[in-house]
Amino acid sequence: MPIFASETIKNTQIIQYFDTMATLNEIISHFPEVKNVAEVKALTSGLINKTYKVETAGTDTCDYILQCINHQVFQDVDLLQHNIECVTRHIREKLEAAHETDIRRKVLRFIAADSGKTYHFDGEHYWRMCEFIPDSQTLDAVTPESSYLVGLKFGEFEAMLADLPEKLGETIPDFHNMEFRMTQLREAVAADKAGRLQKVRPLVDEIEKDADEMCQAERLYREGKLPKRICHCDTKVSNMMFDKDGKVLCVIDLDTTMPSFVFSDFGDFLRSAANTSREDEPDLSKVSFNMEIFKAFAKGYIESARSFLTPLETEMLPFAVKLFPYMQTVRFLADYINGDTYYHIEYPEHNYVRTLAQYKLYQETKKAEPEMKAYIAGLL
Ligand code: GN1
Ligand code: MG
Repeated sequence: MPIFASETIKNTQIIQYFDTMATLNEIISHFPEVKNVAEVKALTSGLINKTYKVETAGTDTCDYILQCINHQVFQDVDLLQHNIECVTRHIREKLEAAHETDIRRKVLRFIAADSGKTYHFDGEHYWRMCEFIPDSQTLDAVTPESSYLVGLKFGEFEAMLADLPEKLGETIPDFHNMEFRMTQLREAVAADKAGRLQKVRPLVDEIEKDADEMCQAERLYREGKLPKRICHCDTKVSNMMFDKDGKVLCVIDLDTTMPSFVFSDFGDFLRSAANTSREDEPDLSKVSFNMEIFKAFAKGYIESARSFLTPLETEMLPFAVKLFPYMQTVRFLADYINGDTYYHIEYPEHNYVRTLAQYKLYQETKKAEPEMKAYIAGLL
């Protein structure tokens, strides 16, 4: 079972699982806390960060996760680890203050390297280690029950970070900035590097019609009407750890935890979880929006996030649900027009198929908007 989400970014494929035990042992030796290593296992087929599980001998010592950070995606490793350290420290302090038990399963703990930082640089790659969360699992499918729990937990995650004293940076600059994503699409269209524009021109024109509406968050931010908060920005069910009884333990994969609109966490979760089909489903009749998953997630999220959400943020949550399939359409289409340089593709038209599937989902979310609005109004 994957512990960290599998990733689909093409420019990270250069990282392969070819490290020898000698190399790994050398890396691990730079983390003084780790002793008596019994076995190291490659954990996932994930393409962003290379991930290993480090098992120690004996039952009284914990196991660890060792990761080689993808430096091409996360170019500022100091900033990346600064964000993660601040976030995990703050959450741990809150859990301690609330006299929670079993805290080591409720927040990730990254351990110090002999450099004094939470990573080791071997001259070429950046490595980090955190404690492995024992007796945990991730869920493969989202049900209304788990959707509610995940909503509750992501809302709580943001609520806990609402008073974070440190300033966090953007680990991927402009990651969920819709204006920036439109600029990327327009640049791709202008360059037409792969000669694919003619085929997608009608779709580009369709997308452009909604661009103003979909870029409203950035405008509201500039007008001082919409805040940025610390968000997870990769809210999928596989980034949530559950215990063996299906109770939520903790949020993982903190690499994109950074300032963003709350729409990121709300909208991106539903983009994947409430889609009745796959992100790259070729049969568009299968792509629709699951209102039950939406309702359960919204209920959980608002329950724990209402302490800090402004009326405008709450009112705009249905907008967030439309925004993320729209943004993903724009990102896949830009990559298709550019000749597939970012996302890993499995067949030549893969990014085009993904584009159409996300655009269909976007249209479904538009249809669902009145019902989403009415449901949220009923929760307040
Ligand atoms: C990437 O690799 P994965 O699935 O965690 C992308 C997300 C996209 C997603 C679409 C760093 O995430 O923003 O929504 O693909 N992550 C990055 O499948 O670009
Ligand atoms: Mg990820």
